Amino acid sequence: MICSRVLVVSCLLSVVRFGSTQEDKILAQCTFDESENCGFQVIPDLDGVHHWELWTLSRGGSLGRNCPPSDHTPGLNQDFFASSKSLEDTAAHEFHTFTTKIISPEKNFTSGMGRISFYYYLWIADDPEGNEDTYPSLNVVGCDGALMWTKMSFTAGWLFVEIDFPCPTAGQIMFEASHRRPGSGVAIDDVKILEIPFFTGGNDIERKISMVQ
Ligand SMILES: [Ca+2]
Repeated sequence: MICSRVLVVSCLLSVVRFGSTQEDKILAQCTFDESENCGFQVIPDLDGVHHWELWTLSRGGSLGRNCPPSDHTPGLNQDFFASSKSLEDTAAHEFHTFTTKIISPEKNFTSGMGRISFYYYLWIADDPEGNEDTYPSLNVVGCDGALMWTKMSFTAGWLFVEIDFPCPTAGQIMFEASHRRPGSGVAIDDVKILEIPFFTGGNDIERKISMVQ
């Protein structure tokens, strides 16, 4: 029984690989400069207590203490990035942890594998207790709705991340920013979405399939 299941999985993998591309293909590239959102859409939480605190485009130094002093895109460092921030003037007793979301346009990953890379910046305007439990977090959710990557931190600078993921059909990538106190912020810049050859991430897929068996 186990052998037959392995055979079926191998056949499926062979079929997918037969149609895979051999080179990376850029599907989307976004600097957010000149107020360009590249088709990213905000998913509003209209019933939430913080429903007016949504992702938006911002300039460096415009979001209060400890915020990014500039965007990341090489150039004059005076241009835009995408950000989500909880208001500093919200009273602590009125604050409720909340999450805001933006989602990419739908992309077709014909090879079955994708890659997303971007720079991120997490901060808190004021954190007298130094409590890591109240740091903001950033999630990246994949085509199938599964969490692909998460970071809860106070980065004090732009950091880079690159994530490979399976996406057997057309799909969208979602960013989620979660805030746990007033004055916390999340920013992203220089987002790139690629279709990559199946073999690049094939080992990961095979490992996941093996774990299921
Ligand atoms: Ca930028």
